[in-house]
Amino acid sequence: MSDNNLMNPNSARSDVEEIKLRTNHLRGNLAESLKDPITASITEDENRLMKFHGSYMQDDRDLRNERQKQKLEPAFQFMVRVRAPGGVVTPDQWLMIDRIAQQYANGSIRLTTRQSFQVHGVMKWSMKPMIREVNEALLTTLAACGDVNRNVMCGPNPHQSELHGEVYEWAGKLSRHLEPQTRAYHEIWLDGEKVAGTEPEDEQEPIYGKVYLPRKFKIGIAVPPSNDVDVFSQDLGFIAIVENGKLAGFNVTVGGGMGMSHGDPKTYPQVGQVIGFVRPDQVIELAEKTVTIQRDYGDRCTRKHARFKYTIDDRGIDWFIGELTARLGWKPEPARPFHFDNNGDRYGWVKGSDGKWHLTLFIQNGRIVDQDDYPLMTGLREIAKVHTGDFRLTPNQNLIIGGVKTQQKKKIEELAKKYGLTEGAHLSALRRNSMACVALPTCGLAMAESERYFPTLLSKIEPMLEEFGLQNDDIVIRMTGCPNGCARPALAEIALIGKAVGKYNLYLGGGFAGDRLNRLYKENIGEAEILDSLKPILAHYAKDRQNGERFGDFTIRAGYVREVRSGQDFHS
Ligand code: SRM
Ligand code: SF4
Repeated sequence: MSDNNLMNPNSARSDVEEIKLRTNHLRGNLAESLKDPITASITEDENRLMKFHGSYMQDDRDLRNERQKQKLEPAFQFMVRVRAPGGVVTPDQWLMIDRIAQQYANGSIRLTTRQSFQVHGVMKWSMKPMIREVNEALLTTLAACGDVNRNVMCGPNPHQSELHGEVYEWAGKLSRHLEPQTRAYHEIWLDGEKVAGTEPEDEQEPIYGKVYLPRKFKIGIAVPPSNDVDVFSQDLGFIAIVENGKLAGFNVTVGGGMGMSHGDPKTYPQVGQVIGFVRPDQVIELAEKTVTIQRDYGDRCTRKHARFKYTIDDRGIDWFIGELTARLGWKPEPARPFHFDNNGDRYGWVKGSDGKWHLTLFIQNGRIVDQDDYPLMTGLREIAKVHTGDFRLTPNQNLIIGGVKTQQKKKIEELAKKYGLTEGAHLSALRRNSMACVALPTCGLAMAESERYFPTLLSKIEPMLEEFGLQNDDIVIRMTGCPNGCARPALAEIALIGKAVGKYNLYLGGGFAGDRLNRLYKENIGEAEILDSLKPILAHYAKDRQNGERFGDFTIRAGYVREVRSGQDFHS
């Protein structure tokens, strides 16, 4: 570990590293700042800390210019992320989220691409009572953001529910094992007792240490044949291997990630590599050691280069396996065969192996809000009041009403019908396979619209699909408002990544099962050019595709883009 940044006090650490170091395990002055009645904001240092507590300070970007003209401070507000491993919550927890969204936030709920909840527009002074309510309902915002392990994803695949149940337990165990141990969260939000400040610091955080990780860290577990969690996008991924009907263990993937910066070829999205197989009882140890390798070797100087994918790409996969084996004292077995069919959701009613029913609803871009002609939020609230099973957030921003007993199915069906909740059967398959990130007006990093614009753009692509007879063909399309990649666009068959207001880069050629990156096809184009670019390719695909050929594969075979085999080849 001679050259690791953590151990080398002379390396120029990024400012965030300094903040983590001086704020005593995520405490800083957050508690005092939250009480300050003078401003709705907190300082930049505290905002950095706030992330570990599951929240970001934002301002309403729709109001920014107007407020500037009026010489007012930005309309500061907070986004709060509530996590649950695998996105599984009880009806009571659903009702709590619904309540806080109305009472403290802007009246809508966002289901995220990592199976968490987000609410936006929370005022500083509401943060404490709100986070208390979240915790009273046995959910948490701790580590929903920040340089730690984030929400552990897990395929909520209802047609394999027995196995899902077992895999889900591992998601929970991983999540608990890698949770920060600091008492700061309890002190600040739940009025827990203050620490005397004398504990040896590493005792407080046995895995993370005093400066936590160099950057966020993400884990997801896929249950083949569904790759709904986009396992190759995760820093650390597990692929469930079933043998003789039983969970034999997991293949392990390392080094995936989606983020990049426009114009900076040193940054790129990457797909994780499969490094071997472990038994279920080895999963936690492997995850912990992997996290500690990133802790010790990840780049603490340049945050853009601090993700685990760069640690691995810079040093090589063999180095990583060697380091992992040394820390474990054993080596993962050779990877076992697996096969993914897709990375999407399966909609509608499905009967699970335990005889219970699961209804997957299409939730456009994960946004739950009441509209005049579509009272989605009310409908789900009414379902939560009578439902005795669970709610499962899918990795594609959709929602499963899970574990419905046969006697209750009719009631749920009636409520879904009454409130117009839909499995999306009347929608194009393209829309059913679409995802868009939040972007404007809340995301401070957005360069272009995403969630608010994507449905309109899809409505303009859909007539082409009808013209070419493709309306029922599953094609994965994703949009983000910037290249950070929150809707995992680099894995989509068609992706639009925001460059400036109204302008996007168009990417083609991702793998239908989330197993191949796409490549830039056109740069900085507006709506008219997006439509003009896609139309001939869709027509060509409808006419010349081979039997069963997926759109992403076709765009490569037909020569629209070259195949990308590794993120290091993404920009070439
Ligand atoms: Fe993300 C930052 C929203 C999943 C990569 N992401 C942000 C912030 C917090 C903006 C910020 O830093 O100021 C966004 C808040 C917007 C808002 O107003 O709500 C934001 N990310 C989201 C969500 C809500 C998108 C969504 O529409 O669902 C997802 C919440 C996940 C969760 O519940 O934990 C979300 N973000 C992702 C994913 C997908 C995933 O994790 O599977 C990625 C790509 C995978 C990866 O991490 O490589 C992702 N978000 C980023 C990045 C780029 C990280 C990088 O490696 O460079 C940033 C920027 C950063 O960290 O500096 C970012
Ligand atoms: Fe914001 Fe960019 Fe993430 Fe979209 S991809 S939510 S614009 S950071």
